Amino acid sequence: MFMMKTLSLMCLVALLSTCTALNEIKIEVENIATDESYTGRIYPRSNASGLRTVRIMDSNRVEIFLCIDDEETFQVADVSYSTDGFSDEVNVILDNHEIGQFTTHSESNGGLLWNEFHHTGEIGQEFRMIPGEHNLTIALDQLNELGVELDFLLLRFSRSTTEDEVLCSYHSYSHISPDLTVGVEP
Ligand SMILES: [Ca+2]
Repeated sequence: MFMMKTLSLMCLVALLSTCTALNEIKIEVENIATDESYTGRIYPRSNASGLRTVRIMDSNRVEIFLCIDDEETFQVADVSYSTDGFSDEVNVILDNHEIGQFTTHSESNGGLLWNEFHHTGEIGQEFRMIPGEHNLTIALDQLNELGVELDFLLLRFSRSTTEDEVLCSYHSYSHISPDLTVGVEP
């Protein structure tokens, strides 16, 4: 009897994990930084994924436009970032609603730490995303002229599996000019 119960519980757990398994899509922040608001904010970093990051200073933000055809479950699985200096509170906003926040490291080493990357892990919970366009924004909670650099985001979706499926095609993401706005590594 005990064996049966254990077995059925295991099946249930397996079933749940199958049902809730989401696909992870990696988005390099520099690849969506295509309009002029990103001028001078893209930094070359040898340890960064894709070798580049995007800095958020003061009221700067990073905005990702997601377009999905069918309703699906969505979650921010991870943000890779670097910083050198005081820690910041960083807000993650989906369609004008704050879904979570992360606090960056407070360490300083003369600018070298901009090339050391940290991971936030999951931010917020799973959301049901309705078909259409959605805006995912990352911004500092309080103005700070040093801020934080974002390397990449891992986003989870229940249906979509590729970056091309979830990024809105009418934004300029598909016309990326790699030499557009490269900042200088301090
Ligand atoms: Ca990157």
